[in-house]
Amino acid sequence: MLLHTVLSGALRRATLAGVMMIALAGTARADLISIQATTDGTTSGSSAGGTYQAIRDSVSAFSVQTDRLTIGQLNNAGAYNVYRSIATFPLPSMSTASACTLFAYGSSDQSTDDFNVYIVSAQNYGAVDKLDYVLFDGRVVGGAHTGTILNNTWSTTSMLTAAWDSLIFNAAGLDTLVSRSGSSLYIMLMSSEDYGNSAPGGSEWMRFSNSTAANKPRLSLDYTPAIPAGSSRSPGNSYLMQNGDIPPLTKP
Ligand SMILES: [Ca+2]
Ligand SMILES: [Ca+2]
Repeated sequence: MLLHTVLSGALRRATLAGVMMIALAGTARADLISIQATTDGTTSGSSAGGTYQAIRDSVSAFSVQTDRLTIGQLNNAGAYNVYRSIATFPLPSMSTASACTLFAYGSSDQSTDDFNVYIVSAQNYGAVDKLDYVLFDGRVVGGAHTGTILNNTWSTTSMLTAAWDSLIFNAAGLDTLVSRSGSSLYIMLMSSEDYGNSAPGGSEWMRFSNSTAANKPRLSLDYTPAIPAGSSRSPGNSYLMQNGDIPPLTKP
C-alpha cells in the first residue's frame, strides 16, 4: 500500500515535472513512461430532423473532426448530436501494469448537464473516418451499451479547462493494457448518457485537445517490462529502446 502511494505520487510528479522515465530499484523493476496519443479524433453523429435513437444507433457518423476530442451529446431545440472520440496508444511489452492515467487537456466544457466520461476499448480503426463511430466494444442498438468501462468514475462536474484532466484506469483498464502488451491500445471516449441510451435534454458535451495540439493526450503508464524470450531477467532500458519495446517518449 505504501509502495502504491509512493508510485501514484511519483507518477503525478513525474508527468508534471517532465521526467520521462523512472527506473525503480528493487526485485520487481517497474518503469514509468509517458505515451503520446496517435491517430485520434472525433466521430460525430448528427442528422437534420433525425430522432435521437436513429442518430445514436447510426452505423456511421455524420462527420469526423481530426483536430479535437469531443465527447457527449447535444439537444439543440430538437436537433441531436452524439460525439464519440477515439485514440491510439502504442504500448511496450509488459508483464504487469500497476497504474495508468490518461492525461487530456481540457479545451471546452459545454456540460450544462453533467455526465461521466467512459473509456472503453475500440477496435483497430486505422485512419479516423465516419465508420469508426461504431468500432467500440459492447455496442448495443436500442439499449445500453455493454462494453467494459476501463476508468474510474470521472464526471464533467470536476472538469478543468485550459488545464490537464486526469482519467485513471481501473483494474479492468490495467488488465486491458496487459492484454495489448507490445501492440496498441485503441480506446473510445464516450458519454455515460450515450452509453446508457439516454437522450440529451440540452448541452451535454465537452472537448479535450488531441494530438494535433501543443498539449497532446498521453498515457502515464507504470508497468513491469516483459522478460524477453531466452532471458531469465527483466531487460534493461537500453535493450527495450533498441528493440522498440519502449514507444517514443514525450514531454508532458
Ligand atoms: Ca458542467
Ligand atoms: Ca477508420
